[in-house]
Amino acid sequence: MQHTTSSRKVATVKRITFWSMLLFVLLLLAGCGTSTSGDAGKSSIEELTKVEVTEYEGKDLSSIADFRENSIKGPQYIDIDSYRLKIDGLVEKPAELTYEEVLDNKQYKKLVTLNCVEGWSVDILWQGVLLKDIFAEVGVKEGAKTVIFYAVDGYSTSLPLQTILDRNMMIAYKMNDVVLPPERGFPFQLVAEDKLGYKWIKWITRIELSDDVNYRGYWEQRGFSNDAAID
Ligand SMILES: Nc1nc2c(c(=O)[nH]1)N[C@H]1C(S)=C(S)[C@@H](COP(=O)(O)O)O[C@H]1N2
Ligand SMILES: [Mo]
Repeated sequence: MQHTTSSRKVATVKRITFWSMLLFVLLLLAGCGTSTSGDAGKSSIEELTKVEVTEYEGKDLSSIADFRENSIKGPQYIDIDSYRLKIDGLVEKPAELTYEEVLDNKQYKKLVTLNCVEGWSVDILWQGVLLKDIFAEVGVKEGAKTVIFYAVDGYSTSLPLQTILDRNMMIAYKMNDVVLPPERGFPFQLVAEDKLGYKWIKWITRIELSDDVNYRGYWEQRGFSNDAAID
């Protein structure tokens, strides 16, 4: 009698163990499935293509997904809470601006084409603030001729101060009405209108006003024209 009862108990325990194990495995699989499809990092560009604008003032725009990612060290991921845009060199009041402080300036929108030396181009609606307005805040000193931009990946490039002022160049925080994703230069990319893609520095962290007219940025040191005019 005793014996029969205990073997029935053993059988019940085994059955419970089997079903709990099966349930556990199923939950594990379900969990795995969710985390794969929710991988925001990989799919963010694809998600943004569903909400970006595709046309501006009657002109068709390229997509955020039409860029070829070929940055020197791949995409950079900037923590916006600790982010500061440093403006220094030949200025009266050097500044370290937060993301919000940069965006407090008057904002502008413009359709500008980016042409890469590799032969592709994209027509994008950019939104951001004018460098002229940021320069007015810090006060550019006499003798400043070159504006040198530095990025978090060690990249750099430069443009004559006069070129930036003449073309009302901006740093953009949005493209096609959506905030730049990390791959596209979040928080800021220079909209180097009329200049080749390598002047369009992404992930800008520092802007230096300089009197050095011979400065050469990352690609400029490696044989690319410092003027970067589009033929
Ligand atoms: N910080 C940084 N900015 C950069 C680059 C880079 O490697 N690092 N590449 C430049 C080049 S060559 C081009 S064509 C444009 C657009 O590049 P993307 O398609 O990789 O965004 O970004 C420019 N800005
Ligand atoms: Mo490029």
